[in-house]
Parts: sequence; C-alpha cells; structure tokens
Amino acid sequence: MPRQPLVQFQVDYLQILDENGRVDAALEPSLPQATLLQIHRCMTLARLLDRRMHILQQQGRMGTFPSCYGQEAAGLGCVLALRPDDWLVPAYRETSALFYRGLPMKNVLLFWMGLEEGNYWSPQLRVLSIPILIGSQTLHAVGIALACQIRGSDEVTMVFFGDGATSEGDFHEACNLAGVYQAPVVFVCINNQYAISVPRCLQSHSETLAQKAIAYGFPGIVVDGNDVLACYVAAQEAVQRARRGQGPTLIECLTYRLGPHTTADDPRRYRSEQERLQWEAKDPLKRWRIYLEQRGLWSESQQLELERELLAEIDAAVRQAEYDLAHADPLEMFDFVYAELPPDLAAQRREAAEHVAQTDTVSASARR
Ligand SMILES: Cc1ncc(C[n+]2csc(CCOP(=O)(O)OP(=O)(O)O)c2C)c(N)n1
Repeated sequence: MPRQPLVQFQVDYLQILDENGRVDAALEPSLPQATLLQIHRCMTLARLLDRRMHILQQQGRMGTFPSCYGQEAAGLGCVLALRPDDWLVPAYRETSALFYRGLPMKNVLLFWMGLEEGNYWSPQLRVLSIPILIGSQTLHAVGIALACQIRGSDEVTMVFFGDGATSEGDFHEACNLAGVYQAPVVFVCINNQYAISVPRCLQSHSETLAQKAIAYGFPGIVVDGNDVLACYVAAQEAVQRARRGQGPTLIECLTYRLGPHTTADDPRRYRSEQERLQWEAKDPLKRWRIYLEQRGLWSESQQLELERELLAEIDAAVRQAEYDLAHADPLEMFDFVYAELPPDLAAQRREAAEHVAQTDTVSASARR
C-alpha cells in the first residue's frame, strides 16, 4: 500500500488596505461613510486615551495598565462584523473596539485605577468584563456560544486573546469543545508578536497560529491586523458562518504592540528599536487616515478639530473617574471574590480598615 497524503490544509492571508494606504478595490468592503468616520474616532480616542493613561500612571494617579498603542485596528475591525445582540468577550487591549461598542471611557479609566465599578456597564452592551487571566475568557466565550445554540438563538460570540494565550490549556480546551459542538463562536487571536518578553517564535513552532484551528476541525485565517478592512472582512465571513450554524473560525490578526507590555515593562530589554520602527511604519491609524483622505472624507483641519474634541472628552472622563475614586471605599477590594473571606484575607482586611481609619483621622486633622 503506498502512503498517501491524508489531510491537507490551507491557511489564507488577507490584506486589503496596505501600509501606504493603498486599497485593493476588488476586496474593499462597502461600509457606510458614518461607520468609516466612527472607526477613525474610536481608534483616535483609544490612542489619545492610551497616552493620557500613561501620563496618569507616571504621576501615580493610575495603576499599571496594558497599552493598546499600535493595536487599535484589529479588535475594532473584527467587532464591526457583530450585531448589537451578539456577544463580545474582550481581552485587555481592545479599547477601540469597546468604544465602538458603546462602552463609556470612564469605565476603562476606573478599571485601571483599580475600582470594581470599572466593570459595571450596561448588560445590554453584551460585553463581558476585562479579564486579566490569560486565555480564561476563551472558555467563557464558548460557554456563552453553547448557551445561545441551546436556546436556538442566532447570536454569535466573539472572543479576543493574545498570541501568548494560544499556549494555555484553556485556549485548546475552548477550541476543542467549540469544534465538537460547532459552537457559534469566533476566536480572534491578536498576535502582537510578544507575550511580555516572550517572542512569537518561542510561543509555538507552528508557521501560523491560525492553523491550530485545523486540528480542532474548523478554519483559520491570517489577516493584517493593522488593516481594519481585512479584519472586518475576515470577521464578517466568520460571523456569518457561525450564524448559519457552521461552527467556529479562528482569525489571527498580525499586529505589533508599539508600547510596553504594561507600564511596568521596559521593552528595550528584549526587542530592537529597528524592529519597532519597522512596525511603526505600518501604523494602523496613519493608513486609515490616508484612506479617509483619499475618499475625500477627511482633512487636516477635521483631524485637529477631532483631537481637540476628544482631548476635552478625556479631561472630563478623567475628572469624573478621579472623583469616583476619591469617594470609593478601598475595603471593597475584599468584597467580590469570596462569599466568606478566608482567615488570611480577613486579617488583611482588618489591617487595611485600621490603616484607612488612621488615614481618615490624619486627613481630617490636616483639614482642620
Ligand atoms: C493564566 C495567566 N498566566 C500568566 C499571567 C501573567 N501574564 C500577564 S500578561 C501575559 C502575557 C500575555 O501575552 P499575550 O497572550 O500574547 O497577550 P498580550 O499581553 O501580548 O496582549 C502573562 C503571561 C496571567 N495574567 N494569567
């Protein structure tokens, strides 16, 4: 018996808007003008807020936070393909996509200032809270997708995670379960080339991360993650497949984290400036602006006006978030994990309560 190839697979790569802002007209999707402008607004807001949050963190007014600088296109492009009643399960760098979906800026600020209230937004948005555990949200997403399937609704769930998450057991369990039950879920891997200091080449020996889907019985595709249009087209195909009952898809968005992993990280210790500059040239915002300008939808003066407006919105949101923070009860940090506090945490709570009482007395006497 001769040996024969038994399984062959294909993983496509999709780019529609290249780094110079040139568009492939044959592949260009038709999006309403208002949406094109809204995309620009959300990406610009995410970038400006990222910069402001960095300053707030340096000033000690915010905890450490993960930057989304350079990754503004991928999540947003994919989320464009969702209906308002679909489910969005983000990781922690999908700021622009969260804004597109209607999440208030104050929530993002409060979340990274360490307030539980950061996670309180309208359930009607159908956006899950920001996870810190790597990969865990992939399982939550499959759970939601299976629930929708069992209820007979045609809602789709889209979940985001990084390249590092593809090395976690949770990701593989999620893919396996989703494949077996043909769950209506879209897995979106934001491959920003690094998991903190671990480069993509040490994450997996697979040529692409998208091909991991093949092993679980569903398709995978690689897209230019700095190209909103490519992300949208790939996501739309995946969402439609899921809605038709044809199961999951894995989309790998190739992008780059232009900033540090978090404000506690110094990327110069593990990657070269030359590499960063190569990716800076592929900046998703620059090419989107060229695209809008070429379509006659944008100008320098509109850009200046937009930035002025967004900076004022950011100022107002920061003021509001800091007000909420100043009026928050720090002891609440013990309240939401355990129904009954374990003895070590109960001791910490008592200590914290004493500290808060002392600080209150000191600041009250300082005010007198
Ligand atoms: C289960 C788990 N293990 C380890 C960590 C610590 N950690 C925080 S971020 C990170 C890297 C994640 O990389 P990736 O999934 O590529 O996402 P990125 O931060 O690049 O967006 C790790 C290991 C964690 N938060 N959760």
